[in-house]
Amino acid sequence: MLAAIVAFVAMVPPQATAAVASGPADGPAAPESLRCEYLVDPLGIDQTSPRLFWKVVDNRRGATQRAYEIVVADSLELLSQDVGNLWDSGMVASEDSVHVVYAGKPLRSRTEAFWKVRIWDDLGRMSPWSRVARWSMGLLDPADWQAQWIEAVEQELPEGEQQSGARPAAMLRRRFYLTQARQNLRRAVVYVTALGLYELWLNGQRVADRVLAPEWTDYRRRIQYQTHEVHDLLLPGENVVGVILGDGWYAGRIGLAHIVPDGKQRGIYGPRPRLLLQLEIEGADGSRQVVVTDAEWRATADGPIRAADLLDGETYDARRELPGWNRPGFDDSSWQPVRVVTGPAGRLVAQQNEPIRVTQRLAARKVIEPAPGVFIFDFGQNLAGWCRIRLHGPAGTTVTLRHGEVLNGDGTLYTANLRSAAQTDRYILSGQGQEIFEPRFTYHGFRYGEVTGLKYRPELEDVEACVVHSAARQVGRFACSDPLLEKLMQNVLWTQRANLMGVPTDCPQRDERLGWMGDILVFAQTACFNMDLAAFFTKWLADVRDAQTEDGRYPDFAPHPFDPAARFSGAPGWADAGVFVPWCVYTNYADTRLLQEHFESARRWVDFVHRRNPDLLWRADRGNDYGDWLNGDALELDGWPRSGAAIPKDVFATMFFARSSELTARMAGVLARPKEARHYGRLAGEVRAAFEKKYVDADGRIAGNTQTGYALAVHFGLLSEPMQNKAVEHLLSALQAYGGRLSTGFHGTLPLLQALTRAGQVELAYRLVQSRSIPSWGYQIEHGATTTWERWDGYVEGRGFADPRMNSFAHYAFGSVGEWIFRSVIGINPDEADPGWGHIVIWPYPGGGLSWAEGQIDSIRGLVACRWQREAPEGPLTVEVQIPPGTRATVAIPAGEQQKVLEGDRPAEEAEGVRWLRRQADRELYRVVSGHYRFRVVANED
Ligand code: RAM
Repeated sequence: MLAAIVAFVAMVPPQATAAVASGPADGPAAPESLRCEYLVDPLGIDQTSPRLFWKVVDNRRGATQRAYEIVVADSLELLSQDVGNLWDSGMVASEDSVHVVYAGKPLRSRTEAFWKVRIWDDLGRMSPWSRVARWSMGLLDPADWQAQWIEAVEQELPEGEQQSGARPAAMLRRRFYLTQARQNLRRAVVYVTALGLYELWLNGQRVADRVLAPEWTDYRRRIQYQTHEVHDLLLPGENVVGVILGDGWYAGRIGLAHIVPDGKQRGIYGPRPRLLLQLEIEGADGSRQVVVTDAEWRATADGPIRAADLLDGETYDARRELPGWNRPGFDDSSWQPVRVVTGPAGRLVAQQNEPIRVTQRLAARKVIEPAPGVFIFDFGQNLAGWCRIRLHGPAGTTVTLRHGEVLNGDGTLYTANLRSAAQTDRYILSGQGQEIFEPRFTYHGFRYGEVTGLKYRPELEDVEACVVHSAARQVGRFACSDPLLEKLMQNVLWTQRANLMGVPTDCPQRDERLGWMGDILVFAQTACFNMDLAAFFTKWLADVRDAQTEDGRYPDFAPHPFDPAARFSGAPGWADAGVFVPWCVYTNYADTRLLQEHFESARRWVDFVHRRNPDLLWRADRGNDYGDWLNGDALELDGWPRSGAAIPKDVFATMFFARSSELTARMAGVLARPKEARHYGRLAGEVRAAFEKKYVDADGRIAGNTQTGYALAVHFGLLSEPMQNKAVEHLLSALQAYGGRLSTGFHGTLPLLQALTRAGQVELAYRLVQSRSIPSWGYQIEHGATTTWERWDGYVEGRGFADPRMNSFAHYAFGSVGEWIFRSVIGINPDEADPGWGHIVIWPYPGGGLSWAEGQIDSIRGLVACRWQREAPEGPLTVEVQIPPGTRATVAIPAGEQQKVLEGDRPAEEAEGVRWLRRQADRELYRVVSGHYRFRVVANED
């Protein structure tokens, strides 16, 4: 037991542990984790009423902030004297520590803001000031941009190279002289973006560690720029800004372009990359020097990157490196002048989410040589990113790196499922001793990296895998006594990482990699349990709105480069993500501003469906209509039925119509728009009634009689009470019909687990989640999965891989099981009625043969954790919970009539901070205030 508690505490991050161990002696600790617009010390934001966040650290039961004071100054000096020349909120009586809106002087372009906060607790004690945090404003007015868009003048390429999409990455440089003494500098800030991808250098140093900037948006509507402080990189005298431009999403290939009729294969947004950059140097004396993209820049396409494409890979000829190109003193007389071009239509906006970065580097576990000279490095983990390779050899030798998720039976690399994405990097050696290569304008989905062309046998350490994704913070942790479940959660998390590239993508490997809406609809909550995605989703929901059609249809994926009015829009369960995902974000982060921004868009979607389907059954205008994608009918297994699993598509669609109407009504409720709340609430009720009338028979059988049909109906709450119970009965028989196995696809799987759990069938849910027979997650794991597969039968023993035309091994849709694990195994649930973890429902389901399970989420309000332990199936149960300051929880402890519940050593209802609420569904329900609790369920006579 002791070991278990130690383990529990070990899961708590250091800052919280300190609070547990010591507790503030004579006052609350200083607030921590200060953030602005969800980010730590963001630069160049364009939100003029930014929201501030902090965390109260206090483990006392009932610890609550009662007041705060925020001071914001435009210089550190003023702030250190407690002078808030931008804003001094004064002491504000409030429990809010999230979404506190800045209310000081108007924020202008370039304003620097330094801030700190202190709080008063429930005992009236004042904390010390927090550490100083900061943000800065970007360029708020288009007129602030003096820079002009520039591009390198196109150079003739041999026909063949053009055909293969090969385009050398242009290198651009601009020399300037610092007009003032270095010691007189106050600040130097660069605002930069590209159409395409940019890598920025100043005087030979990389500026920032982000990659694949400025990331993907619909550049015709929104172009993200980034802001970097470069003061330390400036030199006296001559300085040089250097930029390498890659094609990226703007000018390179994009998934599915090849199936769009008459579509372009490359250059979907524009033919060649462009750059926009503005470097502003300020002296302490107020002097200003501005260096911008203009006709003075020079460019060459004769550098080492001979071709780079996100899908196909990068070709790097080290013989063509131009040493010193990004430093002063380089002779660029052979470079050409650039072309100044008129700007594109898209608005410039500050990037508001975490950048894409290399977040980890994985060592190879082993190298195999399936054929002479073919070396395959196994990183033991499927991931998205690229390889970094150390190598040597004669000049001109081409070394080829191919990437794949799995191997063929003979140990060779399997690449058929990549379709037309080559995922191949080529490095041509300079021959100068040891060389290191890492591509920058591509990424690959892979576990294995195959190296050919070396004249020697490489060492294991010669290649490492760089893990690349939007660097949102991981907030969720999970552990339990069943290694299969632990592995499953690891696989889910890795699949999430592999598919966060500024956009939540379906897959990272084949020629697709799109922000498919249905996939994230089912996965969003799992994703928010694993990572803090508030900023990420805020960005992506703008992509979703950008891709909404005039008539209100949401796209099937966002960004949508292929004209959503003509194709790939409006599919039930996909387009609906435009309603489901913002609601999920609201539930987790209490972001009413996002709802405010999004509401009109959401209602336009529901109005579209309604307008086209006035009889309230969604039968018309369902776009591509994927239904419960990859359900049991898609399985190719001996003896497995080829029909009967797929829910009829009109039934499926009508369910989503009802649910989206319902969620839109709830949004209206939150936004205090009673008229709309009533309208969409009524509509939801009418769709439900129409649904029941048309698709549910007197016996509660739902048309199609599928697992997914019952699961969704129960989970969405579409049925009247008597029908609900019958639906559960039918769901059980529908499982029986499949020998107790799942026949659900993307949309039915999680709802099925949730419906079973709610209906008192949690052991059955556990059985499905822990199963090792196909179709199951356990089957994938037993067959080597390190990420979740697109298809239940992605690989089948004896049969082999599924059809390579659609068989990704890193799709997160079925990873939505992670939500069930957090909600039901651990029992951690945010409450949408008091969002942002204001009220937490702790409702664990010990079961599945587990002796213990624990999990935590570092929520925006602080750490939420739960751990339960039971030595024997009927033995005493312990449940430990951690509730962050200023929040409250309902804790539901399973206890039989013959048992009693203790907290610490006292009857739970008498414990400090605990109030008994009621008995419900074989549980004792308690309301607790913040703090750490240890409940024990023992026999009455103990
Ligand atoms: C596939 C995608 C995605 C799915 C759509 C319908 O091609 O990979 O997962 O949402 O089709």
